[in-house]
Amino acid sequence: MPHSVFIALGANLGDRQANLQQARQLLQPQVRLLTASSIYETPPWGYTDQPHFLNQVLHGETRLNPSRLLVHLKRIEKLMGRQPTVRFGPRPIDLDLLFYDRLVLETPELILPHPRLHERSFVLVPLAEIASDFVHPALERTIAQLLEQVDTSGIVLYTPAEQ
Ligand code: PH2
Ligand code: MG
Ligand code: MG
Repeated sequence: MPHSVFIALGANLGDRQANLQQARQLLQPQVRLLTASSIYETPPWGYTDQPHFLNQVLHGETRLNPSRLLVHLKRIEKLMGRQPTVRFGPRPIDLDLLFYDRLVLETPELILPHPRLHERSFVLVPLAEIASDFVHPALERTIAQLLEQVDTSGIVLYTPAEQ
C-alpha cells in the first residue's frame, strides 16, 4: 500500500523556479506526485539576512518507508549542490517531509509531523491551498486552523501550480 506524504520545497539560491522544477522531477518515480500547490515567494524566516525564498508543497505517494524517504530527499539536496551552511541559511533546494500518513514519531534523525510546520506561514500557505482540511495528527487542528494562527504578511503568489 502506498503511503501519503506531504513534502515542502524551498529555494533561495540560483534559478529558484528551475530548482523547484528539478526537485519535483528528481523526487519521481520513488514519490508519485498527486498534487502540487502554487509557488509562493516568501520573506526569509529564522535567519533573515538572505534572499527571499520560493516555496511550494507537494502531495504524493510512496512505497518508501520514512527513513528511506528521508535518504531520498537528502540525496536530491546533495545532488542539487546544497552546501552545509548556517542553521536556516540559504540553499538551492530544501526538501522537508511534513507528514507521512498520520504518523507521529520522534527518532534522532526524523520527527513527524515536521516539528516547526505549524509556526511557518511559508509552509502553511501552500499546504492550505492543497490540504486545508487535513488534520495535523499531533496538534489535532486542521491546516486551515493552523494558518489562522500565523502572520502571512509578505507572502505573495509567484505562479499558478505546475508539475
Ligand atoms: N527555510 C528555512 C529557513 N527559512 N524561510 C522561508 N521563507 N522559506 C523557507 O523555505 C525557509 C525559510 C530553513 O529550511
Ligand atoms: Mg526547511
Ligand atoms: Mg530541511
